[in-house]
Amino acid sequence: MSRNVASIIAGTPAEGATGVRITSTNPARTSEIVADVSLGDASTFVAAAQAARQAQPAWADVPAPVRGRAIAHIGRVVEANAESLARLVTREIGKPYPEALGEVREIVDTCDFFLGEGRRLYGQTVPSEMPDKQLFTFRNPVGVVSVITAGNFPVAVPSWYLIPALLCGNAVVWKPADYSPACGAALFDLLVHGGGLPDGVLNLVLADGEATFAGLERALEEGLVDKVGFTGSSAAGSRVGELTGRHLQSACLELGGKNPMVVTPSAELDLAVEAALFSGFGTAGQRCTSLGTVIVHEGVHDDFIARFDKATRQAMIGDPFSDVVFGPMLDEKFARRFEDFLGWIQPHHSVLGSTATGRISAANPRGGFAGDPDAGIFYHPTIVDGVREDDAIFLNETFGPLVGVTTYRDLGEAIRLANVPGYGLSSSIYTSGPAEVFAFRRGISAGMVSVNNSTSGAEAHLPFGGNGKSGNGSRQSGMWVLDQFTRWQSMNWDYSGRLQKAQMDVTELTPDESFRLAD
Ligand code: UN1
Repeated sequence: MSRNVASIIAGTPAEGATGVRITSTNPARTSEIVADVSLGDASTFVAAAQAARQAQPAWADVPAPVRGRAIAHIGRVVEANAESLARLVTREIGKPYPEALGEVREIVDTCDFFLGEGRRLYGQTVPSEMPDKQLFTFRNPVGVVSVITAGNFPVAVPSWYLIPALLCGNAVVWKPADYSPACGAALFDLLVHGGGLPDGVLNLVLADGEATFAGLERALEEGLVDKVGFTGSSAAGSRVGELTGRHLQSACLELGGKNPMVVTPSAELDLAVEAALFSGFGTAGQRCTSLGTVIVHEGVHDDFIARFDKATRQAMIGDPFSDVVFGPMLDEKFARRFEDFLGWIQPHHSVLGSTATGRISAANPRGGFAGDPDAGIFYHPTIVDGVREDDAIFLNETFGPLVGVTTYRDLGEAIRLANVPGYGLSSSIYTSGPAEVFAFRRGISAGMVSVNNSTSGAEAHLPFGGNGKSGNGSRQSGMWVLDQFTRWQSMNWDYSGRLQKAQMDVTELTPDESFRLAD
């Protein structure tokens, strides 16, 4: 069944703003249309920001515990619709169904966390340096939040922004990826219906990247947006950061990764291989937390690579509704880009992991494929062994089913190599040595460190985010994200009946600093 979807501003579908319609198709069966999309433009974005601006003060006046109840209801409604939302995720972006169910679970987890935050959202009472005066802190909503998200996690990652932003009393303009509009529209409906949200508190904009950027630029110029949350590529993130910086704002940026996994001589190799398979090739290598490069000790390299190659060759790929490690690319545009990344393979590399490289088809088959490869956008898993630190494959995110492998001699070298690409999202080490664990944790530039676990699989209540090319240090999830969607306000209240001047009218006690204990 295909759906009709359009932007929604102040509760009303904004059809036909541009007259442009596109279709969203199933990447596992590209002849199947998942949604007919009425595309908005820059003015759709601006109109959505105006609607949000109008709705926000009344939403901020709703007591936070009541907003928390709205989040609780959203969680229950998402839970009740889990299978149908997961099926839509699988149909629209090709994520295997069990993973899609996990993704929906992540929304519920996020709601479960923030429903209680409605009854906390603590400020502090702070002692003053003067008598008859009291100090306080309050968290205020920032105002209008504009959220622009990718489609590799088309519902979970958006919820990391939308749920806390709404809980904190902000109104939101959300622009999902242009290749996951049906998932966007479905999550929008669940939030609005589940939460009983008043019109304009959450608005949906379906537009392409350039129109969105132009709309955001105008909305910022008109003072309609107070905070931007962006998940996407490092290149686009730096444009968003530059634009928001011009308006003295700091965006919450969740960008790409070149996530390393260090495999030490004391690692349990089979565990490390299982993790490399899951984080290297799960979601066809298109998570921000996907494994980039395995940095394996030279003493265990041959053993590791033999096992990793075998496991990857044996992995089932194909129809995401059957039991597969991964399905198709998210969309044709990622396939085109992945072809460029495959072009970075050089003669000094050895290529392993499948019967061939490139697009899987009847003419370029893969042993162990479920379904019809010609019907969708499927790629061979590719292990590139022997990468060097100046290789493009080593230095750049290669969004797609490609894992590089290199070797190291001592842990210092492994940590240095892990940091060379300059990203800093996720990282992992397989070891049984606590000293190695802590040396790695201290030395690695990543915001997230896994020990004997893969680079993927972050839980929804720990800080999520990166450094360097992976982001500007902002963190999502758990209590840490509250600092993105609220601003601290401090208040001091002097009830002494006088003007008591800070730093000047402060009582001093008289210490005897020469005092020493008698021996
Ligand atoms: C992302 O890739 O943008 O840790 C998010 C994970 C998921 C979230 C990934 N829980 O892989």
